[in-house]
Amino acid sequence: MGLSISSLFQRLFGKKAVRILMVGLDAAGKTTILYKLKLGEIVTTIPTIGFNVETVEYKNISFTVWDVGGQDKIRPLWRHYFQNTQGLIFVVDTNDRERIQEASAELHKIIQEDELKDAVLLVFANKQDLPNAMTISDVTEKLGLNSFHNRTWYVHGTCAVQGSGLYEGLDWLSGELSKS
Ligand code: G3D
Ligand code: MG
Repeated sequence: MGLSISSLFQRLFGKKAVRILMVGLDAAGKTTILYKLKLGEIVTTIPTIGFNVETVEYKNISFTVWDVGGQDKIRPLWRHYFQNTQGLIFVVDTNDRERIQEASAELHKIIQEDELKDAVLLVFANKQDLPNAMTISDVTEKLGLNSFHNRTWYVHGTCAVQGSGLYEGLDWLSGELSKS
């Protein structure tokens, strides 16, 4: 995983700043993904109570990660991190049927942010290793992805603990970002 990441992002090197935002409900698997990618040192900052931001820089590419859900009060603080975001990764726990509607609502809220209007969307349908996991088409439907018009999006199934599927999703993202 760590070895192939540089070749994956090769086509983005030398571009100006590339900012990728990764969000999802807590426990979706975001931190696991970040560690699995082995991009570099992960720095955690806490701009305000209940809002942890993890960042990792890899050459000109930066990843910023936080949990979404039930914090409308601090939502305005997010905007600070939206600037220049070309790629949005939404991580969803496909084993969490109870919170799939909440995940969907959060995705629909964040995607409406003006600063993210040109960002391409990659959905990691995570925890596909679990026996009761929702299928990709199930997740696509429950997240209402087909209602996103004028948005380039793609869903890929992953198992973050094993690292499977991450490369394929990021390869797609990198391909899309290199077009812009
Ligand atoms: P978050 O950063 O989005 O909040 P984490 O989520 O990365 O902290 O992951 C939450 C829990 O889910 C962790 O378990 C982690 O190991 C587990 N997890 C992440 N990805 C997968 C996956 O693909 N499959 C399975 N089965 N579990 C996964 P713990 O027990 O440490 O809380
Ligand atoms: Mg986390």
